[in-house]
Amino acid sequence: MSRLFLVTGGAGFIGSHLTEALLARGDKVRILDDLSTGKRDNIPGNAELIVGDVADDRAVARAMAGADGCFHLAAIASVERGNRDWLGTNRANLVGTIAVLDAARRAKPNAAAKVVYASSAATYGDNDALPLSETAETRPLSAYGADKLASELHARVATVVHGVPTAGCRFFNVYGPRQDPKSPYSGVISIFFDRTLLNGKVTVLGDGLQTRDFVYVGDVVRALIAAMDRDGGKHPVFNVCTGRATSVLDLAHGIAKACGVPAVIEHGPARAGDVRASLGDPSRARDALGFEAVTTLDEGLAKTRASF
Ligand code: NAD
Ligand code: UD2
Repeated sequence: MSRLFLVTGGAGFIGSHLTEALLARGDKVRILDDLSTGKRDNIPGNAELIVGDVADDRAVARAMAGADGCFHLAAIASVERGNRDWLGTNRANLVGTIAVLDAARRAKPNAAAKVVYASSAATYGDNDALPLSETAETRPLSAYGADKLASELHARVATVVHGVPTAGCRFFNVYGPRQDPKSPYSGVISIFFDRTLLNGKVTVLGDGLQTRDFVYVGDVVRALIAAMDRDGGKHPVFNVCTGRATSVLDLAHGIAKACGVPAVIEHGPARAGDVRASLGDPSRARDALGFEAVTTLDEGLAKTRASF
């Protein structure tokens, strides 16, 4: 039987891929998005769109009505924006999460709708005990990371106190088609493709030896769906990562290769507060959800290249 899912942030990068996957397996999708960074063009014609603010409880209640579950992805997904507009981003990133959890507990007369929500590796902040497992200490270094961690705490309350099943996905560095390269705070992979194809060169900030765990969006979508479909415990959080580290310098070479051009690399000043090394431990999601990020970086870069 087909089910109806609410996808908040469904007009955005990850949400639009999730929407496609849900529709492809026969589910119905309703999107709540304020189109602040998301685009109408990202949304397949057979998904319903409600344009509204995720922190507006009436809009969220309307969007949740009749839903069998909710994927909550709406957020201002920028560490820099969070530091600049602390209070404004808190409204989207934390108040929005509470509005979704509150609507989920009221959604159905007898059983609350399950909420699978996007958290982030930013919750680990400057914890450098790699690879980071979910039991590692959370030490956010940004308003964005703090709001994601607080979202996890409210999800716990939603489950324990209000009986709303929840699962949190701590995404590491997600990449793939439709990631917008136009803001200076976009993901590095979308920026490097854009610059390579435009100017034939990229700017590596710092020495380029900083590392990240880059995870392909198609894998992230499978993790989200597994977290919705499978019982992973009471109010679990899962790393969504590959368990493989790649340096920014190696990435620049990989992207040049995917574009069929020689790598031309300039170095710029390192970003203030840039995390030196980030790597997730994927074992909890593997054991509880049967999830593994199967897309290699070369495969993911080739798919991303094809979308430019
Ligand atoms: P995105 O900006 O493409 O998507 C976010 C969507 O939320 C957009 O469509 C935007 O219009 C919408 N939105 C923002 N504020 C809203 C509001 N107040 N009300 C309604 N809609 C609103 O970003 P993304 O990369 O697809 O991120 C999706 C989720 O994953 C976010 O919660 C983000 O914090 C999280 N995340 C992303 C990454 C990554 O590497 N991309 C890593 C960790 C966590
Ligand atoms: C952080 C979070 C990630 C996610 C993301 C949201 C960590 C470890 N990661 O990602 O989970 O929430 O924010 O946006 O907290 N770089 C260049 N040249 C460029 C652009 C970037 O060299 O033109 C470098 C940058 O200095 C960094 C790396 O590439 O070392 C990755 O940068 P990013 O902005 O893609 O993501 P990051 O790790 O800040």
